[in-house]
Amino acid sequence: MAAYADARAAANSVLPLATDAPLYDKIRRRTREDGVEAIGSIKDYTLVECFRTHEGKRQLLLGMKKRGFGVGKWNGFGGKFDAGETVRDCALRELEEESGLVPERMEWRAQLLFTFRDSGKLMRVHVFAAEGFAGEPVETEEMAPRWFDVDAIPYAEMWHDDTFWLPRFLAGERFEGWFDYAAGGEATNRVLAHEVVPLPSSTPLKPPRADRNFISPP
Ligand code: 8OG
Repeated sequence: MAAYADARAAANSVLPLATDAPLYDKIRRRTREDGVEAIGSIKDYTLVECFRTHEGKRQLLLGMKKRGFGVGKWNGFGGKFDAGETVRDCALRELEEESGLVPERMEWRAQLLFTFRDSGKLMRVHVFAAEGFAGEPVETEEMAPRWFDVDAIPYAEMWHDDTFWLPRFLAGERFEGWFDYAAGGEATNRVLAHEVVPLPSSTPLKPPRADRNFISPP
């Protein structure tokens, strides 16, 4: 419990978000071509990538999604916000619910935006890197966990966008990314265009804005 309280306290003391206005402008222009106003209906999610060093090898924990959005794909752990939750609280809660793990350290590293050619939905995923776990992950109703060496990530069984940003994440970069999915989204699993904007580690993180960063769950 102490570790959990400490992790929460540390998490909440840092403002986790940046927003890249030019990127939003590009997304607005692109989605308008399709006659939708995606920016007006952002849905926020968290995603936690868990690391460890095991027998001298760097490893990433992935879970095979057993139900819901992204079923059948390996992914990090995360989900939608509960009402009033901060980004980091949501990340910690989802990680614990889906894997049983509580990290000693967790830092915000990336923000991913997703558009889909056949829907007006704009998804925004706040990605954290976490490390320092007391026990092993447990299988839950949502996820079957497995550690992968970082040089053997199963990209062919993951969201297509991960191919573009996860190697940069593994290299320690911080960035914002936009991924424009083909119609069919989840089933088609094909990114038509993408852009990744690196954030220098000195970039000051802007305070969360009520209208953008704490979207209530539907
Ligand atoms: O609540 P639910 O489990 O449906 O949340 C979806 C999770 O999947 C959440 O952690 C965010 C994450 N996620 C997406 N889209 C993508 C994606 O394209 N790539 C990766 N790596 N994760 C994604 O929702």
